Amino acid sequence: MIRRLALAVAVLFAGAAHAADLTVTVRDKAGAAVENAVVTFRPAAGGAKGPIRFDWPMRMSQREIAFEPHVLIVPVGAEVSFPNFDSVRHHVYSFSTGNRFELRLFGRDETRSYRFTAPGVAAIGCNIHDRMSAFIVVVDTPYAAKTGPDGRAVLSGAEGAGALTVWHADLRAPSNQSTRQITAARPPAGEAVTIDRRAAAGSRH
Ligand SMILES: [Cu+2]
Repeated sequence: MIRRLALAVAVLFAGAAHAADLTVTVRDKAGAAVENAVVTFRPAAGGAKGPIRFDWPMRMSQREIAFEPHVLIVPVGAEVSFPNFDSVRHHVYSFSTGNRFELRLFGRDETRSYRFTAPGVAAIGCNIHDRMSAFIVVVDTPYAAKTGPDGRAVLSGAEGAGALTVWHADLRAPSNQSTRQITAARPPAGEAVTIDRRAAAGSRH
């Protein structure tokens, strides 16, 4: 199914004491929330230094003849495990440029792993079960998240000017992604307060 996806960007802040969180909402042209879109942000000033880590497991399981999760974001260089929890065999592969691999997964509870060294999207399939499909999105920025059922993704700490990219398997665009330049502004350092002021004595207009 091909859907045209529109992109709505909302900037919200978790709290003035912390670095900004950039909340991105992805909807289709009918206004429906789009799940499993991958949102990445690349600051114009350069990314955070040091290794990129995400707080979800680097794991693509097979369970009940399906991949879980359907979309997995990993940092470039990550080793991803592919445990098989089914009693049948799977033969996991990707033919995607830069991330070609094949893993023969035999019996139940067996696992293999593969290290993803090229940024980009690896479409994952199974040679034995055609309907098994998943995507591993290999990123070189620490600001990456996928949208939930509400179409929202939160990029912790993303701020400033930069490029915001949204990828979705059904997004009708080259490489299934679209990029726009945004500025994720922090809250102003000075608080803006509005008060209901009584007219000062003697000041008549
Ligand atoms: Cu399979």
